[in-house]
Amino acid sequence: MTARAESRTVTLLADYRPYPFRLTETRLDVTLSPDATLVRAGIDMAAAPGAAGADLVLDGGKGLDLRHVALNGAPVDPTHLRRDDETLTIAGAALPVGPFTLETEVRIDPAANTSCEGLYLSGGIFCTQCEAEGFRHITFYPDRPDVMTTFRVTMRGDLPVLLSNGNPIRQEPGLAEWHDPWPKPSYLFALVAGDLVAVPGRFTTRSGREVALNVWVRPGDQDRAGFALESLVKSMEWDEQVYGREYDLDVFNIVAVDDFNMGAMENKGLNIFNSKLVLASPETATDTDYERIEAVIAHEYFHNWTGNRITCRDWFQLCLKEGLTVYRDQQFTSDLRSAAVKRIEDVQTLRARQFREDQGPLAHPPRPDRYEEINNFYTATVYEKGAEVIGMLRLLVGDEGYARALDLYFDRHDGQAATIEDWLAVFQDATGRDLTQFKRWYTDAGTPILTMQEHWQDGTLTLDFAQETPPTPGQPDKPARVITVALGLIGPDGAELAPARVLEMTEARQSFTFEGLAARPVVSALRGFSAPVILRRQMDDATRAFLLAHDSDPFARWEAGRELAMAALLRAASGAPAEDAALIEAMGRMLADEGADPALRALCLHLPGEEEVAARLASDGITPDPDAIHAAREDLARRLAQAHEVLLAGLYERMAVDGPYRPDAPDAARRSLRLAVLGLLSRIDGGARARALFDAAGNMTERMGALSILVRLGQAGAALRAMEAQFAANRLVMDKWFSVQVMAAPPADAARIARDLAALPAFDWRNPNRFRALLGGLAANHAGFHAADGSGYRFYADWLMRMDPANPQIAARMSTAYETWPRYDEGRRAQALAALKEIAAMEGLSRNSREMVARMIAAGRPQDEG
Ligand code: B3K
Ligand code: ZN
Repeated sequence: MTARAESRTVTLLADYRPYPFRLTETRLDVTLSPDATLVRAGIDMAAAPGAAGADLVLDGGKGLDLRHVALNGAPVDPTHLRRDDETLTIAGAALPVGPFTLETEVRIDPAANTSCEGLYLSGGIFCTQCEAEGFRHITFYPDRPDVMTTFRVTMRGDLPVLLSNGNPIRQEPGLAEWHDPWPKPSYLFALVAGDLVAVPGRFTTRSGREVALNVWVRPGDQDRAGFALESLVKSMEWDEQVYGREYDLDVFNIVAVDDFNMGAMENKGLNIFNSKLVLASPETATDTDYERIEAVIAHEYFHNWTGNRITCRDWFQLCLKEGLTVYRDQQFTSDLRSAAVKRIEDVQTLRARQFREDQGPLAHPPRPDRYEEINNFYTATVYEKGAEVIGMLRLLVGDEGYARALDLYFDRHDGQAATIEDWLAVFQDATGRDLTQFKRWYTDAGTPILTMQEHWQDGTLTLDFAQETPPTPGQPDKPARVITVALGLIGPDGAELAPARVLEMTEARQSFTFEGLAARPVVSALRGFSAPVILRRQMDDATRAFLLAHDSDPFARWEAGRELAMAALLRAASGAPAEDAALIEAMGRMLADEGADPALRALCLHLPGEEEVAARLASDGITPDPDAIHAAREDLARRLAQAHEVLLAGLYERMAVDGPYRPDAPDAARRSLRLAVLGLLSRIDGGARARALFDAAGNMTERMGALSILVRLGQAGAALRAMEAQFAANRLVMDKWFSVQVMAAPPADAARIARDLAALPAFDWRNPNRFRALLGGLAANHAGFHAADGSGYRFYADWLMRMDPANPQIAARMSTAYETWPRYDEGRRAQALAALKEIAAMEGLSRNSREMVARMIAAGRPQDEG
């Protein structure tokens, strides 16, 4: 067993204790050099009341070459110092009485740091990533979110641009000084230095503060940063208008770097972004890229209040800032674009990622109570389910109640490190509502299954609901939760029979009656996806088609169409005779419905994905066969195309967008419908339209749409060569080039294609985006990753093991591709388990990957354990 494995510890929420010292100011003096950066830290602090005499324990591991430690200017006697793999301890006996200053000096090696955590180099640019626990790789510090101080940072180095948090105090060649007046925890610290150019802007806050905005990019990338800057301005305006939140510094800097583990990071006043979420031009970015850039710029900006001004007491409270900030960025996108489309997209993501997580071995509550490696908990559950829970809260207390609660939250907790209890308390105090039962959404894992049965008699409709949440790891029993069920009743003529309302279910079984109805209504349940549950109800195709045609709630319309398609796919995947008449007819109406938003029509045309079908089968107790699902879906798409060839061909022509490219919602909607139509037509036109579109398209949206179809048809050779010749020097486009070839490949070829691509010199695997493009492309090819011969599993495992020593966060996160392994047949289970066990047995495996694979292996049924 390695030293790392021995030092692995479980952190428990129940063990939380306040830090025994109070810190007031942190001064950093950083002399930058690629392989020998010097970090001098001065921290003003004092023992907390009642903690006099306590040892001073600072986080910081072996990568810190400690040169000097002093207290109030006097070097500390080495006998008072103790180091282990993760901490430095100064004996309480050596500490001065009253306030004191601790000074340390360490040397670190950013050039050798491949983990994209702490201080590292990306394409020659110095940058940092400190959340969650990266600051301890820069200097010794109480690296926990409830320890907050102001920061003064001096940067030295012969580099054109030197940036840190807060306001600039002094800038001269080779030196910069920054001061951040807002106390913050270490995870929000950042510095960036190197050859960068700014795309500048300005913003005047509503109280008159002039803010200088800059989007910093590498020289040559300026012409692709304009959209990010516009998105920032929109975000700043929106947060003032909707939440009354103003920006609080003189500058706001955004920097784009090429090597980044996630999307972006909300460091105070200095957001650092993955370049793919900043850089966009019509020739290089798709409509989806533009929409994500706008949303992530907003998300990081919104963190300035929900995350930075009010932060988390400990990392168990992560969803306090992430769930709320996701909720806010979702609202922002709905306000700027189409609320209906945004809601459907968000539900799709939630189901694809969070429901999947909740139903497998990695299930955990939005607020977990234990972890080994906190970076493994930046999950769909913490983020997306965290946001859904807030949506339910809002339904319960109403829009005004929500606004009052949020005002109280900002008033009461500004400058603090808060908890989920604090959050719920502001809702209780602002609205008088008891949220004791509601809190289970935060503490209990798993997706509730809500069953609805209808009874109709003499003008009275009774709805019987039952809720049940299957067991999740460590939580066998699940008490009933509050479930908000938004409901409408639709008459036979399509008119709403009663005002829409929200039922509040609080018991395991509960009935609601509706009296005095003239005719039996069709029930539209869970409108707007009012709770993150799985709704089970008996419904025939005719009723689904009725809802698709008449429901006034756009989400419910889409959902009805989805269910219609899902029913057809489930029948086909289980070998039952095709029975698509209702689906084909409903699709025909959708194609002809010129009054509907093209984006909604596009969403309705997309058949449920193969992974989604597999999940549905598994939750019905049927072992999914990936190859049969793939074949069934291909077949259904072809039948739809044959049935509607004329309508589709006409729509394809009509949806062409004229004029210069604009990434706005109306144009993007037309392109999305056009591409959905093209996807169907390609099943019967031999790929002719896709080839023509690839050659003619002036924007990346249509080019990628066409290319993905050509890859599926095995006709992409020339297109791929053309794209490579044109964009070899553009990393972001080449990421797409790698990804599409694997993701859209015929499943039987996916692992082989991935292997061939991985052998190319351009497969710079240490770059997280490139690695994700290829490996994530394979994981997204459902039948390819889960190939019966195990080729997908093995190829994937080999690369995780290669990545783990270089970048444990990426390896651990990507390992979730295996999380669904228990649902498949015995042969696949054995292959997947063998791959997981091989990873688990790897010498020196990181704590990150160790925790993930152990949790996934633990899901094995007894007969799988060998
Ligand atoms: N707060 C960061 C995520 C940090 C992830 C650390 N492994 C980005 C965000 O959610 O805005
Ligand atoms: Zn966030």
